[in-house]
Amino acid sequence: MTHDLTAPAASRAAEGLAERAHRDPHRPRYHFTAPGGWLNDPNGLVHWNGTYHLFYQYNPLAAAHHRIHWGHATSPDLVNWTDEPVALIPGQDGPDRDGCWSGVLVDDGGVPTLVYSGRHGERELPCVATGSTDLRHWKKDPANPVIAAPPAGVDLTAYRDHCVWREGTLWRQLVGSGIRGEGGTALLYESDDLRNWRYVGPLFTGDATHAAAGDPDWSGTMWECVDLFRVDGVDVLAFSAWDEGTTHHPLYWTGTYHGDTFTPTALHRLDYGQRYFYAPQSTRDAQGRRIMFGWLQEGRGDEATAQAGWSGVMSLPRVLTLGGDGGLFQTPVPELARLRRDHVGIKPFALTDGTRARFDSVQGDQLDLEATLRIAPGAGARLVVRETPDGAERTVVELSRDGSGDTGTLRLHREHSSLDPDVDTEPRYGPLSFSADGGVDLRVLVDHSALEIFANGRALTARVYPTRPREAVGVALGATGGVIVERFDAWRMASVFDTPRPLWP
Ligand code: DQQ
Repeated sequence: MTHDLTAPAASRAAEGLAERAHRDPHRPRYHFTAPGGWLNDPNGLVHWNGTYHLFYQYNPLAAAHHRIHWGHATSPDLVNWTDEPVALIPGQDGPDRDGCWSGVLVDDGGVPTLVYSGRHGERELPCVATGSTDLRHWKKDPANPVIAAPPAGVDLTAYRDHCVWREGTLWRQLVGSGIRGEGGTALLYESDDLRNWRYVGPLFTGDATHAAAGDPDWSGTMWECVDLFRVDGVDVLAFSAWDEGTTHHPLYWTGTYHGDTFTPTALHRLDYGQRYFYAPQSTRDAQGRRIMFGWLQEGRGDEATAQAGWSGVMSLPRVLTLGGDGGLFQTPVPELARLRRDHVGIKPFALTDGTRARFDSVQGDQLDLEATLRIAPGAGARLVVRETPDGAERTVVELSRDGSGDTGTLRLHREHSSLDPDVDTEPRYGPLSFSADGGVDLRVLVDHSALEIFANGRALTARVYPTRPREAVGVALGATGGVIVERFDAWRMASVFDTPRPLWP
Protein backbone atom coordinates (compact mmCIF):
# COMPACT_ATOMS: atom_id res chain seq x y z
CA MET A 1 0.00 0.00 0.00
CA THR A 2 1.38 3.45 -0.84
CA HIS A 3 1.17 6.39 1.47
CA ASP A 4 1.73 9.14 -1.10
CA LEU A 5 -1.82 10.47 -1.11
CA THR A 6 -1.88 11.13 2.58
CA ALA A 7 1.64 10.96 3.97
CA PRO A 8 3.21 14.34 3.05
CA ALA A 9 0.15 16.36 4.01
CA ALA A 10 -0.17 14.20 7.07
CA SER A 11 3.40 14.75 8.18
CA ARG A 12 2.99 18.52 7.85
CA ALA A 13 -0.19 18.49 9.94
CA ALA A 14 1.45 16.36 12.55
CA GLU A 15 4.74 18.22 12.65
CA GLY A 16 6.41 18.03 16.02
CA LEU A 17 3.87 15.52 17.36
CA ALA A 18 6.40 12.72 17.90
CA GLU A 19 8.92 15.08 19.53
CA ARG A 20 6.29 16.59 21.80
CA ALA A 21 5.09 13.13 22.73
CA HIS A 22 8.62 12.04 23.51
CA ARG A 23 9.22 15.02 25.82
CA ASP A 24 6.11 14.36 27.91
CA PRO A 25 7.14 13.14 31.41
CA HIS A 26 3.89 11.15 31.61
CA ARG A 27 4.75 9.05 28.59
CA PRO A 28 5.53 5.41 29.43
CA ARG A 29 8.92 4.09 28.37
CA TYR A 30 8.48 0.33 28.48
CA HIS A 31 4.81 0.02 27.60
CA PHE A 32 4.06 0.20 23.89
CA THR A 33 2.75 3.57 22.73
CA ALA A 34 2.16 4.87 19.20
CA PRO A 35 5.01 7.06 17.87
CA GLY A 36 2.67 10.04 18.42
CA GLY A 37 -0.97 10.92 17.86
CA TRP A 38 -3.74 8.60 18.94
CA LEU A 39 -3.72 4.88 19.84
CA ASN A 40 -6.65 2.77 20.93
CA ASP A 41 -7.54 -0.93 20.55
CA PRO A 42 -5.02 -3.70 19.94
CA ASN A 43 -5.84 -5.42 16.63
CA GLY A 44 -4.68 -8.34 14.48
CA LEU A 45 -2.59 -9.93 17.23
CA VAL A 46 -0.63 -12.87 15.90
CA HIS A 47 2.57 -14.83 16.49
CA TRP A 48 3.58 -15.32 12.83
CA ASN A 49 6.73 -17.26 11.88
CA GLY A 50 8.30 -16.56 15.25
CA THR A 51 7.50 -12.84 15.34
CA TYR A 52 4.79 -11.19 17.42
CA HIS A 53 2.71 -8.68 15.48
CA LEU A 54 0.75 -5.97 17.23
CA PHE A 55 -1.54 -3.86 15.07
CA TYR A 56 -3.44 -1.05 16.68
CA GLN A 57 -6.02 1.67 16.10
CA TYR A 58 -3.93 4.68 15.16
CA ASN A 59 -4.39 8.31 14.19
CA PRO A 60 -0.94 9.64 13.23
CA LEU A 61 -2.32 13.15 12.68
CA ALA A 62 -3.44 14.16 16.16
CA ALA A 63 -4.03 12.88 19.68
CA ALA A 64 -7.71 12.49 18.85
CA HIS A 65 -9.95 9.59 17.76
CA HIS A 66 -10.47 10.45 14.11
CA ARG A 67 -10.05 8.63 10.74
CA ILE A 68 -8.45 5.63 12.36
CA HIS A 69 -5.59 3.80 10.59
CA TRP A 70 -4.00 0.50 11.56
CA GLY A 71 -0.56 1.06 13.08
CA HIS A 72 1.78 -1.94 13.19
CA ALA A 73 4.71 -3.04 15.34
CA THR A 74 6.66 -6.29 15.61
CA SER A 75 8.56 -7.95 18.42
CA PRO A 76 10.73 -11.03 18.83
CA ASP A 77 9.94 -11.29 22.54
CA LEU A 78 6.88 -9.19 23.52
CA VAL A 79 9.27 -6.71 25.17
CA ASN A 80 11.19 -4.90 22.42
CA TRP A 81 9.16 -3.42 19.55
CA THR A 82 9.96 -2.21 16.04
CA ASP A 83 7.58 0.17 14.28
CA GLU A 84 6.44 -1.16 10.90
CA PRO A 85 4.75 0.71 8.04
CA VAL A 86 1.18 1.74 8.74
CA ALA A 87 -0.87 -1.28 7.63
CA LEU A 88 -4.26 0.20 6.75
CA ILE A 89 -5.16 3.75 5.74
CA PRO A 90 -8.80 4.83 5.36
CA GLY A 91 -9.79 4.94 1.67
CA GLN A 92 -10.32 8.14 -0.30
CA ASP A 93 -13.86 6.84 -0.63
CA GLY A 94 -15.54 3.49 -0.14
CA PRO A 95 -16.47 1.41 2.88
CA ASP A 96 -13.55 2.49 5.12
CA ARG A 97 -13.48 6.16 4.10
CA ASP A 98 -13.97 7.28 7.71
CA GLY A 99 -11.77 4.75 9.42
CA CYS A 100 -10.37 1.23 9.54
CA TRP A 101 -11.77 0.13 12.87
CA SER A 102 -11.02 -2.93 14.98
CA GLY A 103 -10.42 -6.40 13.65
CA VAL A 104 -8.29 -9.50 13.59
CA LEU A 105 -5.68 -11.33 11.53
CA VAL A 106 -6.17 -14.93 10.39
CA ASP A 107 -4.00 -17.35 8.42
CA ASP A 108 -5.95 -18.26 5.27
CA GLY A 109 -3.87 -21.17 3.98
CA GLY A 110 -0.66 -19.15 4.33
CA VAL A 111 -2.21 -15.82 3.28
CA PRO A 112 -2.34 -13.36 6.18
CA THR A 113 -5.83 -11.90 6.06
CA LEU A 114 -7.31 -9.04 8.06
CA VAL A 115 -11.00 -8.82 8.88
CA TYR A 116 -11.84 -5.34 10.18
CA SER A 117 -14.69 -2.87 10.44
CA GLY A 118 -14.70 -0.30 7.66
CA ARG A 119 -16.40 2.91 8.75
CA HIS A 120 -18.33 5.09 6.33
CA GLY A 121 -20.50 7.77 7.86
CA GLU A 122 -22.14 6.25 10.92
CA ARG A 123 -21.92 2.69 9.55
CA GLU A 124 -19.33 0.04 10.28
CA LEU A 125 -19.24 -3.04 8.02
CA PRO A 126 -16.86 -6.01 7.75
CA CYS A 127 -13.97 -5.58 5.30
CA VAL A 128 -11.07 -7.85 4.31
CA ALA A 129 -7.44 -7.16 3.33
CA THR A 130 -4.70 -9.62 2.39
CA GLY A 131 -1.05 -9.21 3.24
CA SER A 132 2.43 -10.00 1.99
CA THR A 133 4.11 -12.87 3.85
CA ASP A 134 6.05 -10.41 6.03
CA LEU A 135 2.74 -8.74 6.97
CA ARG A 136 4.09 -5.35 5.83
CA HIS A 137 1.99 -4.67 2.74
CA TRP A 138 -1.78 -4.95 2.62
CA LYS A 139 -4.29 -4.98 -0.22
CA LYS A 140 -7.93 -4.30 0.46
CA ASP A 141 -10.41 -6.66 -1.16
CA PRO A 142 -12.30 -4.98 -4.03
CA ALA A 143 -15.47 -6.75 -2.81
CA ASN A 144 -15.44 -4.80 0.49
CA PRO A 145 -17.59 -4.63 2.52
CA VAL A 146 -17.86 -8.40 2.55
CA ILE A 147 -21.12 -8.22 4.51
CA ALA A 148 -23.34 -5.57 2.93
CA ALA A 149 -25.52 -4.81 5.96
CA PRO A 150 -26.24 -5.99 9.49
CA PRO A 151 -28.87 -8.77 9.68
CA ALA A 152 -32.35 -7.55 8.80
CA GLY A 153 -35.27 -7.86 11.16
CA VAL A 154 -33.33 -7.31 14.41
CA ASP A 155 -33.14 -3.90 16.07
CA LEU A 156 -29.41 -3.57 16.72
CA THR A 157 -27.72 -0.91 18.86
CA ALA A 158 -24.43 -1.16 16.90
CA TYR A 159 -22.50 -3.59 14.73
CA ARG A 160 -18.69 -3.76 14.64
CA ASP A 161 -15.47 -5.61 15.60
CA HIS A 162 -14.65 -9.18 14.75
CA CYS A 163 -13.48 -12.50 16.09
CA VAL A 164 -12.69 -15.00 13.31
CA TRP A 165 -11.50 -18.60 13.55
CA ARG A 166 -11.29 -21.79 11.51
CA GLU A 167 -13.54 -24.63 12.56
CA GLY A 168 -13.32 -27.83 10.49
CA THR A 169 -13.71 -26.81 6.85
CA LEU A 170 -15.42 -23.51 7.62
CA TRP A 171 -14.57 -20.06 8.92
CA ARG A 172 -16.67 -18.69 11.74
CA GLN A 173 -16.98 -15.07 12.75
CA LEU A 174 -18.49 -13.12 15.62
CA VAL A 175 -19.47 -9.49 15.13
CA GLY A 176 -20.00 -7.38 18.25
CA SER A 177 -23.49 -5.95 18.59
CA GLY A 178 -26.48 -5.40 20.86
CA ILE A 179 -30.18 -6.11 20.59
CA ARG A 180 -32.22 -3.08 21.62
CA GLY A 181 -34.19 -3.74 24.79
CA GLU A 182 -32.28 -6.98 25.50
CA GLY A 183 -28.54 -6.51 25.78
CA GLY A 184 -25.13 -6.86 24.19
CA THR A 185 -24.59 -9.76 21.83
CA ALA A 186 -22.14 -11.56 19.56
CA LEU A 187 -23.61 -12.32 16.11
CA LEU A 188 -22.38 -15.56 14.57
CA TYR A 189 -21.58 -15.99 10.85
CA GLU A 190 -20.11 -18.80 8.73
CA SER A 191 -18.09 -18.76 5.49
CA ASP A 192 -16.08 -20.97 3.12
CA ASP A 193 -13.78 -18.22 1.94
CA LEU A 194 -13.83 -15.23 4.35
CA ARG A 195 -15.69 -13.26 1.63
CA ASN A 196 -19.18 -14.78 1.52
CA TRP A 197 -20.79 -14.97 4.92
CA ARG A 198 -23.99 -16.70 6.03
CA TYR A 199 -25.68 -15.29 9.12
CA VAL A 200 -26.32 -17.98 11.74
CA GLY A 201 -27.77 -15.87 14.59
CA PRO A 202 -26.76 -14.48 17.97
CA LEU A 203 -24.26 -16.82 19.66
CA PHE A 204 -25.29 -15.47 23.03
CA THR A 205 -27.06 -12.32 24.24
CA GLY A 206 -26.54 -10.61 27.61
CA ASP A 207 -29.24 -9.21 29.83
CA ALA A 208 -28.95 -5.44 30.07
CA THR A 209 -31.53 -5.40 32.87
CA HIS A 210 -29.52 -7.55 35.32
CA ALA A 211 -27.70 -4.43 36.58
CA ALA A 212 -27.56 -0.79 35.57
CA ALA A 213 -25.18 1.76 34.09
CA GLY A 214 -22.60 2.59 36.73
CA ASP A 215 -22.38 -0.99 38.01
CA PRO A 216 -18.96 -2.33 37.15
CA ASP A 217 -20.45 -5.67 36.05
CA TRP A 218 -23.25 -4.22 33.91
CA SER A 219 -22.93 -5.92 30.52
CA GLY A 220 -24.11 -2.85 28.61
CA THR A 221 -26.28 -2.31 25.55
CA MET A 222 -23.54 -3.32 23.11
CA TRP A 223 -20.50 -5.64 23.16
CA GLU A 224 -17.39 -4.22 21.53
CA CYS A 225 -14.36 -6.29 20.58
CA VAL A 226 -15.82 -9.76 21.22
CA ASP A 227 -13.15 -12.44 21.66
CA LEU A 228 -13.94 -16.16 21.99
CA PHE A 229 -11.13 -18.46 23.11
CA ARG A 230 -10.40 -21.46 25.30
CA VAL A 231 -8.20 -21.41 28.39
CA ASP A 232 -7.31 -24.66 30.18
CA GLY A 233 -10.43 -26.39 28.85
CA VAL A 234 -12.87 -23.58 29.63
CA ASP A 235 -14.45 -21.41 26.94
CA VAL A 236 -14.23 -17.67 27.46
CA LEU A 237 -16.29 -15.02 25.71
CA ALA A 238 -14.58 -11.70 26.41
CA PHE A 239 -16.10 -8.36 25.38
CA SER A 240 -16.05 -4.69 26.19
CA ALA A 241 -19.39 -3.68 27.68
CA TRP A 242 -20.46 -0.45 26.05
CA ASP A 243 -23.33 1.98 26.35
CA GLU A 244 -23.34 5.38 24.67
CA GLY A 245 -21.90 7.93 27.09
CA THR A 246 -22.17 5.75 30.24
CA THR A 247 -20.26 2.49 30.04
CA HIS A 248 -16.87 1.25 28.91
CA HIS A 249 -15.47 -1.76 30.73
CA PRO A 250 -14.12 -5.21 29.90
CA LEU A 251 -15.97 -8.33 31.07
CA TYR A 252 -15.98 -12.01 30.18
CA TRP A 253 -18.22 -14.98 30.44
CA THR A 254 -16.85 -18.39 31.24
CA GLY A 255 -18.96 -21.18 29.81
CA THR A 256 -19.24 -23.72 27.02
CA TYR A 257 -19.17 -23.00 23.31
CA HIS A 258 -20.90 -25.79 21.41
CA GLY A 259 -22.58 -25.79 18.00
CA ASP A 260 -24.12 -22.39 17.44
CA THR A 261 -24.46 -21.36 21.07
CA PHE A 262 -22.48 -20.32 24.10
CA THR A 263 -23.85 -21.54 27.43
CA PRO A 264 -22.58 -19.27 30.19
CA THR A 265 -21.38 -20.36 33.60
CA ALA A 266 -20.47 -17.00 35.13
CA LEU A 267 -19.85 -13.35 34.28
CA HIS A 268 -16.55 -11.87 35.51
CA ARG A 269 -14.79 -8.52 35.52
CA LEU A 270 -11.64 -8.67 33.43
CA ASP A 271 -9.85 -5.68 34.96
CA TYR A 272 -10.94 -3.60 37.94
CA GLY A 273 -9.53 -0.51 36.22
CA GLN A 274 -12.62 -0.57 33.95
CA ARG A 275 -12.04 1.80 31.01
CA TYR A 276 -8.28 1.86 31.73
CA PHE A 277 -8.04 -1.66 30.28
CA TYR A 278 -10.48 -1.51 27.41
CA ALA A 279 -11.10 -3.33 24.11
CA PRO A 280 -8.72 -6.20 24.88
CA GLN A 281 -7.81 -8.77 22.25
CA SER A 282 -5.94 -12.04 22.67
CA THR A 283 -4.03 -14.58 20.61
CA ARG A 284 -2.48 -18.00 21.14
CA ASP A 285 1.27 -17.94 20.65
CA ALA A 286 3.58 -20.73 19.42
CA GLN A 287 4.13 -21.86 23.02
CA GLY A 288 0.38 -22.35 23.37
CA ARG A 289 -0.02 -19.39 25.74
CA ARG A 290 -3.11 -17.16 25.63
CA ILE A 291 -1.65 -13.64 25.42
CA MET A 292 -3.86 -10.58 25.86
CA PHE A 293 -3.33 -6.85 25.33
CA GLY A 294 -5.73 -4.04 26.22
CA TRP A 295 -5.89 -0.29 25.63
CA LEU A 296 -5.16 2.07 28.57
CA GLN A 297 -7.17 5.21 27.92
CA GLU A 298 -6.05 8.62 29.13
CA GLY A 299 -7.24 10.00 32.46
CA ARG A 300 -6.27 13.65 32.03
CA GLY A 301 -8.19 16.45 30.35
CA ASP A 302 -8.58 16.70 26.56
CA GLU A 303 -6.59 19.92 26.40
CA ALA A 304 -3.63 18.37 28.25
CA THR A 305 -3.82 15.32 25.99
CA ALA A 306 -3.84 17.42 22.82
CA GLN A 307 -0.88 19.43 24.13
CA ALA A 308 1.03 16.26 24.94
CA GLY A 309 0.79 15.15 21.30
CA TRP A 310 -0.13 11.57 22.05
CA SER A 311 -2.93 9.53 23.62
CA GLY A 312 -3.32 5.90 24.60
CA VAL A 313 -1.05 3.19 25.98
CA MET A 314 -1.03 -0.51 25.15
CA SER A 315 -1.08 -2.70 28.23
CA LEU A 316 1.80 -5.02 28.91
CA PRO A 317 1.07 -8.40 27.36
CA ARG A 318 -0.62 -10.73 29.87
CA VAL A 319 -0.75 -14.51 30.02
CA LEU A 320 -4.18 -15.87 30.87
CA THR A 321 -4.65 -19.16 32.68
CA LEU A 322 -7.56 -20.58 34.60
CA GLY A 323 -7.61 -19.66 38.30
CA GLY A 324 -8.70 -21.97 41.12
CA ASP A 325 -12.00 -20.07 41.42
CA GLY A 326 -13.00 -20.69 37.79
CA GLY A 327 -12.05 -17.16 36.65
CA LEU A 328 -9.04 -16.03 34.63
CA PHE A 329 -5.69 -15.71 36.39
CA GLN A 330 -3.70 -12.89 34.79
CA THR A 331 0.01 -12.28 34.95
CA PRO A 332 2.39 -10.16 32.85
CA VAL A 333 4.46 -12.25 30.40
CA PRO A 334 7.66 -13.52 32.11
CA GLU A 335 9.77 -12.07 29.26
CA LEU A 336 9.35 -8.62 30.89
CA ALA A 337 11.92 -9.67 33.49
CA ARG A 338 14.54 -8.86 30.80
CA LEU A 339 14.00 -5.19 31.51
CA ARG A 340 14.73 -5.50 35.22
CA ARG A 341 17.78 -3.61 36.52
CA ASP A 342 19.30 -2.76 39.93
CA HIS A 343 17.55 -5.36 42.04
CA VAL A 344 16.72 -4.41 45.63
CA GLY A 345 15.54 -7.24 47.88
CA ILE A 346 14.17 -6.35 51.32
CA LYS A 347 14.48 -8.93 54.09
CA PRO A 348 11.21 -10.26 55.54
CA PHE A 349 9.71 -7.95 58.16
CA ALA A 350 6.49 -7.33 60.04
CA LEU A 351 4.39 -4.18 59.92
CA THR A 352 2.27 -3.39 62.93
CA ASP A 353 -0.87 -1.31 63.07
CA GLY A 354 -0.26 2.23 61.84
CA THR A 355 3.35 1.72 60.79
CA ARG A 356 4.76 2.69 57.46
CA ALA A 357 8.12 1.89 55.87
CA ARG A 358 9.50 4.19 53.23
CA PHE A 359 11.98 2.43 50.94
CA ASP A 360 14.74 4.91 50.23
CA SER A 361 16.59 2.31 48.18
CA VAL A 362 13.57 1.84 45.91
CA GLN A 363 12.53 4.93 43.99
CA GLY A 364 11.42 5.72 40.51
CA ASP A 365 8.79 6.14 37.85
CA GLN A 366 9.79 2.99 35.93
CA LEU A 367 9.52 0.17 38.41
CA ASP A 368 8.60 -3.47 38.80
CA LEU A 369 7.63 -4.29 42.42
CA GLU A 370 6.86 -7.78 43.69
CA ALA A 371 5.75 -8.65 47.19
CA THR A 372 4.33 -11.59 49.05
CA LEU A 373 2.29 -10.38 52.01
CA ARG A 374 0.45 -12.17 54.78
CA ILE A 375 -2.44 -10.10 56.03
CA ALA A 376 -4.25 -10.82 59.30
CA PRO A 377 -8.08 -10.97 59.34
CA GLY A 378 -9.41 -7.40 59.33
CA ALA A 379 -6.00 -5.94 58.44
CA GLY A 380 -4.81 -4.15 55.33
CA ALA A 381 -1.57 -3.29 53.52
CA ARG A 382 -1.03 -0.05 51.62
CA LEU A 383 1.66 0.15 48.98
CA VAL A 384 2.40 3.75 48.07
CA VAL A 385 3.96 4.63 44.72
CA ARG A 386 4.67 7.87 42.86
CA GLU A 387 4.89 9.80 46.11
CA THR A 388 6.40 13.29 46.29
CA PRO A 389 8.82 13.90 49.21
CA ASP A 390 6.18 16.02 51.00
CA GLY A 391 3.49 13.36 50.43
CA ALA A 392 1.21 15.86 48.68
CA GLU A 393 0.94 13.57 45.69
CA ARG A 394 0.82 9.80 46.06
CA THR A 395 -0.96 6.78 44.67
CA VAL A 396 -1.98 3.99 47.03
CA VAL A 397 -2.63 0.32 46.28
CA GLU A 398 -4.61 -1.12 49.18
CA LEU A 399 -5.15 -4.81 49.93
CA SER A 400 -7.64 -5.29 52.73
CA ARG A 401 -8.78 -8.57 54.19
CA ASP A 402 -12.24 -9.04 55.66
CA GLY A 403 -12.57 -9.80 59.37
CA SER A 404 -13.37 -13.43 58.66
CA GLY A 405 -12.70 -15.76 55.78
CA ASP A 406 -10.33 -15.41 52.86
CA THR A 407 -12.05 -12.56 51.05
CA GLY A 408 -11.22 -8.89 50.82
CA THR A 409 -10.72 -6.00 48.42
CA LEU A 410 -8.08 -4.72 46.05
CA ARG A 411 -8.41 -0.96 45.84
CA LEU A 412 -6.51 1.81 44.10
CA HIS A 413 -6.71 5.26 45.72
CA ARG A 414 -6.00 8.06 43.28
CA GLU A 415 -7.55 10.98 45.17
CA HIS A 416 -4.01 12.25 45.94
CA SER A 417 -2.35 11.00 42.74
CA SER A 418 -2.40 14.46 41.21
CA LEU A 419 -3.03 18.04 42.27
CA ASP A 420 -4.30 18.75 38.74
CA PRO A 421 -8.09 19.18 39.09
CA ASP A 422 -8.67 17.95 35.51
CA VAL A 423 -7.22 14.53 36.19
CA ASP A 424 -9.54 11.58 36.89
CA THR A 425 -9.07 10.54 40.53
CA GLU A 426 -11.97 8.08 40.91
CA PRO A 427 -10.98 5.09 43.04
CA ARG A 428 -11.03 1.66 41.45
CA TYR A 429 -11.62 -1.58 43.34
CA GLY A 430 -12.84 -5.14 43.18
CA PRO A 431 -12.97 -8.35 45.19
CA LEU A 432 -9.82 -10.22 46.10
CA SER A 433 -9.34 -13.77 47.41
CA PHE A 434 -6.56 -14.49 49.87
CA SER A 435 -4.96 -17.87 50.54
CA ALA A 436 -6.08 -19.55 53.79
CA ASP A 437 -3.20 -17.90 55.74
CA GLY A 438 -4.01 -14.44 54.34
CA GLY A 439 -1.35 -14.65 51.65
CA VAL A 440 -1.34 -12.45 48.60
CA ASP A 441 1.14 -12.17 45.74
CA LEU A 442 1.28 -8.59 44.58
CA ARG A 443 2.96 -7.22 41.47
CA VAL A 444 2.89 -3.53 40.64
CA LEU A 445 4.32 -2.17 37.40
CA VAL A 446 4.84 1.58 37.32
CA ASP A 447 5.66 3.22 34.00
CA HIS A 448 5.21 6.99 34.34
CA SER A 449 1.43 7.51 33.91
CA ALA A 450 0.72 3.78 33.35
CA LEU A 451 0.08 1.57 36.35
CA GLU A 452 -0.70 -2.15 36.21
CA ILE A 453 -1.48 -4.05 39.40
CA PHE A 454 -1.81 -7.82 39.73
CA ALA A 455 -2.92 -9.39 43.02
CA ASN A 456 -3.47 -13.15 43.19
CA GLY A 457 -4.22 -13.14 39.46
CA ARG A 458 -6.71 -10.24 39.53
CA ALA A 459 -5.78 -7.15 37.51
CA LEU A 460 -6.34 -3.45 38.10
CA THR A 461 -5.00 -1.02 35.53
CA ALA A 462 -5.09 2.77 35.70
CA ARG A 463 -3.37 6.00 34.83
CA VAL A 464 -1.84 8.60 37.18
CA TYR A 465 -0.45 12.07 36.40
CA PRO A 466 1.37 13.72 39.31
CA THR A 467 1.96 17.44 38.70
CA ARG A 468 5.54 17.08 39.94
CA PRO A 469 6.34 13.91 38.00
CA ARG A 470 10.11 14.04 38.52
CA GLU A 471 9.71 14.26 42.31
CA ALA A 472 6.89 11.72 42.53
CA VAL A 473 9.19 8.72 42.76
CA GLY A 474 8.76 7.56 46.37
CA VAL A 475 7.71 4.04 47.37
CA ALA A 476 6.44 3.04 50.82
CA LEU A 477 4.49 0.27 52.53
CA GLY A 478 2.11 0.78 55.42
CA ALA A 479 -0.37 -1.29 57.39
CA THR A 480 -3.54 -1.17 59.38
CA GLY A 481 -3.50 -4.25 61.60
CA GLY A 482 -0.86 -6.94 61.28
CA VAL A 483 0.92 -7.51 57.98
CA ILE A 484 3.92 -9.74 57.41
CA VAL A 485 6.06 -8.88 54.42
CA GLU A 486 7.46 -12.26 53.44
CA ARG A 487 9.16 -10.95 50.34
CA PHE A 488 9.65 -7.57 48.73
CA ASP A 489 11.69 -7.27 45.55
CA ALA A 490 12.04 -4.20 43.40
CA TRP A 491 13.67 -3.39 40.11
CA ARG A 492 14.10 -0.32 38.00
CA MET A 493 12.80 -1.08 34.51
CA ALA A 494 14.91 -0.23 31.46
CA SER A 495 13.35 1.87 28.70
CA VAL A 496 12.23 0.22 25.48
CA PHE A 497 11.41 3.54 23.79
CA ASP A 498 13.99 6.25 24.41
CA THR A 499 14.05 8.32 21.23
CA PRO A 500 11.31 10.06 19.19
CA ARG A 501 9.91 7.71 16.52
CA PRO A 502 8.66 8.51 13.01
CA LEU A 503 4.88 8.78 12.81
CA TRP A 504 4.97 7.07 9.38
CA PRO A 505 7.68 4.43 9.75
N1 DQQ B 1 -12.86 1.16 19.03
C1 DQQ B 1 -12.88 0.86 17.64
C2 DQQ B 1 -14.10 0.07 17.44
C3 DQQ B 1 -14.34 -0.53 18.77
C4 DQQ B 1 -13.94 0.52 19.70
C5 DQQ B 1 -12.83 2.09 16.80
C6 DQQ B 1 -13.54 0.08 21.04
O1 DQQ B 1 -13.98 -0.82 16.40
O2 DQQ B 1 -15.65 -0.91 18.89
O3 DQQ B 1 -11.66 2.78 16.89
O4 DQQ B 1 -12.64 0.92 21.63
